Amino acid sequence: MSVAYIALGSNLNQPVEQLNSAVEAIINLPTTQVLAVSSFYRSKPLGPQDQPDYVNAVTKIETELAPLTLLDALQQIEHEQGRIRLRHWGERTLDLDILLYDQLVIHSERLTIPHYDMHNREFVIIPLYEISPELTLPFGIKISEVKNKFKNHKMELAIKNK
Ligand code: ROI
Repeated sequence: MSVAYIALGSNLNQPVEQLNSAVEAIINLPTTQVLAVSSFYRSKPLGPQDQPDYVNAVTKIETELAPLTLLDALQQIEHEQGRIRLRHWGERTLDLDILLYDQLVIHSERLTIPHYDMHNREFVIIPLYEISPELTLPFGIKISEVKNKFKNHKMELAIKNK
């Protein structure tokens, strides 16, 4: 069994519903248990500003799916929820990114773990810290220290209704 963290993001077609049904779909993946789901956070877009605000969250799972198998499964969920992506760094119905997988470091064509920009994104670090404040990332980086960069964040919570 491995432990992985997945970032969820949406800013189109009822983002809260998108995240709720993505969590439901992750719960239903084979050999996978969802151990925690963070609050849902409303965040300003990183990238072009002329797009709606995002709703972001992080989930912690335990799984027997290998990293690339997990990636395939998450991409299938994105497609099943009618993933639309209008432009590079633009609005999308659902994004599911593997942030961490045990303490693995992977640089392959399809997959970079840890997620290449997670340390710079408050909408990833704040929900990750919420569910795993004791976490240590690869290379000995403590989530609590990364989080201090964002202690003045202005994200508000969205109502999860589940
Ligand atoms: N901005 C925010 N706030 N949240 C996201 O999930 C997100 N995802 C992206 C880009 C376009 C980089 N901006 C984002 O892929």
